[in-house]
Amino acid sequence: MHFLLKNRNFFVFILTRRMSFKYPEARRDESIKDNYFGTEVTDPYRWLEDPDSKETQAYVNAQNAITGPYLDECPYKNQIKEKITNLWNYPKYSAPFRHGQKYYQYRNTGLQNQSVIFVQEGFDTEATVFLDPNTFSEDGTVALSGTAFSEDGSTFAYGLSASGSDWIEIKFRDVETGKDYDEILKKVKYSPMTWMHDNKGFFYGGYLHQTGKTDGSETKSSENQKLYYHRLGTNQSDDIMAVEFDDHQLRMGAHVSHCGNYLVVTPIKGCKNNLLYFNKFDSKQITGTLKLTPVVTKLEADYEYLTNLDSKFVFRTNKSAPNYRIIIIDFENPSEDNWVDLIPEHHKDVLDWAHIINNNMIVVCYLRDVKNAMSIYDLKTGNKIYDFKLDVGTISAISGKRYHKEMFYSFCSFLTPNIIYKVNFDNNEIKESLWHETKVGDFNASLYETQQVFYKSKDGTEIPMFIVNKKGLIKDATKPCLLYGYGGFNVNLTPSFGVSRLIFINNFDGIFALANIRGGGEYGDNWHNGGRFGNKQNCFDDFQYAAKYLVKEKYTSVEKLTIQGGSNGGLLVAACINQAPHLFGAAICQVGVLDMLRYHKFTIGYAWKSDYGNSEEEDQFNYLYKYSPLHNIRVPQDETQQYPATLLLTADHDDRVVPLHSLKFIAELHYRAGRSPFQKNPLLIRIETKAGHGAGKPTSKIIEEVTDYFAFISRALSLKFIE
Ligand code: X98
Repeated sequence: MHFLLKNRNFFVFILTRRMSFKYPEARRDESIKDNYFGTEVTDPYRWLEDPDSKETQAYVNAQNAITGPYLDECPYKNQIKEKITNLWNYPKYSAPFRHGQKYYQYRNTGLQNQSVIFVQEGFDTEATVFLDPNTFSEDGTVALSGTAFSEDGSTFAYGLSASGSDWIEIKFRDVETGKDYDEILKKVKYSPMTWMHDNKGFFYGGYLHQTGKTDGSETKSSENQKLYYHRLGTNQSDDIMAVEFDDHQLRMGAHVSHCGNYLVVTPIKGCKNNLLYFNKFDSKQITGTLKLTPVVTKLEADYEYLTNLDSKFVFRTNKSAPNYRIIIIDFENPSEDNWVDLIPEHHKDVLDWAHIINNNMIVVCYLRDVKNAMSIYDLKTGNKIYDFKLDVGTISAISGKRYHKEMFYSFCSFLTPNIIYKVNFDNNEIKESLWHETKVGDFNASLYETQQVFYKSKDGTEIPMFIVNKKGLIKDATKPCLLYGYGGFNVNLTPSFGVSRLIFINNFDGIFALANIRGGGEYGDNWHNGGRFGNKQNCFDDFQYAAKYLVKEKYTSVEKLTIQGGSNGGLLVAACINQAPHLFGAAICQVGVLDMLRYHKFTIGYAWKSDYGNSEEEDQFNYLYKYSPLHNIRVPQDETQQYPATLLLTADHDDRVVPLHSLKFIAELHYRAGRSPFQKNPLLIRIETKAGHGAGKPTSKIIEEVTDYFAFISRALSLKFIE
């Protein structure tokens, strides 16, 4: 029986690997043209920008109707799903956090769609359920998104998002009774949540005047956010508009200061560089629009509020410090020449984040060659007090308030699931203890190894890359490899634990590689700037050179190499398969930004101009048009030029990167490459329903998705699944 099954699998592979596909036809309307500075650009699938038209919906259904069966016919699909489900099924605990006199913790028994918040009075008492998001929907598609306890811990404000959308509705729960208040704040997204210290009022960012659909399936540009003030126990219609700006693309950052006497407002237009204003409350009541005092009025650096000592405000900033520093701005005299360095910029390490604890201490986490290093400094003097001894990895969470004498932090790495440590500050002595170590089924970390290599990119820049594999690897170019990247928005990809990669390593005898390409923040602003605007091509070169390195060093071969990326990483993957299809066997392109000439028109797309630039400016149009995935799809002229086996993934409620990017791209890819006799590899798209960009996705949908893209890779590259 076993033998027969194996043979059947083999036969299916022979049939399917070289199969030509009949893809759904998409109507091509060549009459839709734009003129960019004298260059005419046709946009034949503009009609796919309407998510509600019958024609778009029919196209989506037709695509899913060919992708579903392809994935279902992968001979290993059930085994893959079973393995992932089993390995995922381990209890997960967050670092505990305290509000008022109570401790809270997120827990997941293993496969629960959403993690549950537990509460306990102290660690000697039994924890009980405080809030279980799984009760909000049958299928787990309603998720928590944004939470804030009032200062005294008596009320819990929580945002709920449905079907993966960025839109949230905010509710309020009385902590003692466990009952929700009647009011629900609607039309909220990209919102700060910060309480007045009277515990009765709350600031949030809303689009209360937005008309039309606001369920996350719409594409309308998200502009005109205002900061509102809500009084607990009243209707949203009575909320006070506290802050608005003439520039309707500014989104509100806002913090009630630690002392409770100020509102610190940090508006942002793009995804980098914010302004800085404050209001000193002249009474405990907010009755109307707040008068703001400007501190920073040019969008040229990041300012992140950390804490304050009376009028002396502490910020993490990259102003004149590409690796970031901590400064003090006196709001009584806020001009820049009066700013003081508390922790100056390090010449090499990036000051990644900082957290205030034990009244006068700052925990500072640095990024040193893509690994975290954490220390404690004195808030008053800026002197270092303590170094944590960390393995190679990432501090994934930290909890504890300024006036607490204890904190918790979580550490993880490629082979280390969350470890939680407790730190005590009694008598100003720092004592660390292991609080909780996560156990993952029969996973045995000692069977695997991680290394960091540095390879040269096209222009000679050294790029770091992590490589994870089973111990005893023989580099004979036979192993499948999954290469992952992002490369944008100052985002760092640091070591983290992921069940799906381990399945790839263990059950496909594979290698996982994570390339820290330019555009990220791994080496501060310089690294980010090296991969944005006109330098974006560096990201694609870095990724292609990662692939070349892995093949040259015989970790893998082109035929067994898959590239994967999501969001800005989806753009990366799509640009790379256009530019160098011969370097990859397969490509997984998740929720990608693929139409670089029109991305800024939809939802929050305008905010990404700070990385990509904008096709409405001539110089920027010129570089965007050169790499925009939708506009650079090639017709293979021989078999070596065919596209790798490609799977695009998107979802109907992705209102971050709207699905039209993936739909227009697949239509054009099918039109250009899909009809070529040389294109034998499959070019497919999977369009998920009741799902969004990724945050809050229920465990069941994550497992389905991972199963599907592994099924795709295994079928397309003829990889064997080893039990
Ligand atoms: C964004 O677009 C982030 C968007 N965003 C915000 C703010 N809050 C958010 C809360 C939830 C979800 C998204 C939010 O900007 C915000 C509000 C006020 C002040 C400051 C921030 N990002 C980019 C993204 O998603 C990269 C990282 C964050 N992209 C998708 C870039 C290209 C593809």
